Amino acid sequence: MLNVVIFGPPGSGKGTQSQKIIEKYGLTHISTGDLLRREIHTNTHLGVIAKSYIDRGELVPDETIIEMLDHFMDNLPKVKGIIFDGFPRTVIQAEAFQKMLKNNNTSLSVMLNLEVDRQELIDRLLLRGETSGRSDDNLETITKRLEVYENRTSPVISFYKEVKLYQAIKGMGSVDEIFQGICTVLDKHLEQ
Ligand code: B4P
Repeated sequence: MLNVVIFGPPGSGKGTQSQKIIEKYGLTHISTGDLLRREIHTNTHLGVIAKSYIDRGELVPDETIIEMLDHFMDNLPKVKGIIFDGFPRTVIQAEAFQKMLKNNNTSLSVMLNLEVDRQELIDRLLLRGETSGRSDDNLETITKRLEVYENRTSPVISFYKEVKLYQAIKGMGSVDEIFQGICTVLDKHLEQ
């Protein structure tokens, strides 16, 4: 199985590149952000909790996210591979994820880290905010999300460097140029 984590700060293009990876490599997509937005949209108990965190630019609590992922993995049919988009976002999530994969007799192939300058992230998210209707795409929440990323999410990079699954990807440039960099890495994994 080709199991990939796509990682990066808010607005780095995780969702955008995931769509291209799914098309080319036929992977199954799991986006914790999309799952949470779906819960919000249908006004479930989880959605109500998640909204209160997302609107403030905070991370949804680890236990909630891990439970959601566990449920997804338990109900998964046989697939070619999975792209994990927006998960893990804390070291606690990364540790739980390793156990989850082991329990499902599989492992992670690679973690791709999209590297993008701070100003570019802000510009992209503000632009998305003009049409997305997302309550977290405004300057105040974006600034908070970037701060939370630095403090709580970026330590996940060291975690994956230690287990030798880390791969930096240039996340600046056109969507297709960035995707080329990703393909070079994934094709190497498929050859192995
Ligand atoms: P997510 O939905 O994961 O979203 P994101 O970080 O905002 O965006 P992404 O990196 O996917 O950017 P995109 O491709 O859309 O998270 C939302 C919230 O959910 C979090 O803040 C958190 O509260 C909660 N959450 C999710 N997962 C969680 C977890 N595991 N634990 C706890 N809480 C969790 O790109 C952004 C924009 O840039 C788009 O408009 C796109 O068109 C544009 N773009 C992309 N690539 C471009 C390029 N190369 N050039 C120019 N523009 C580009």
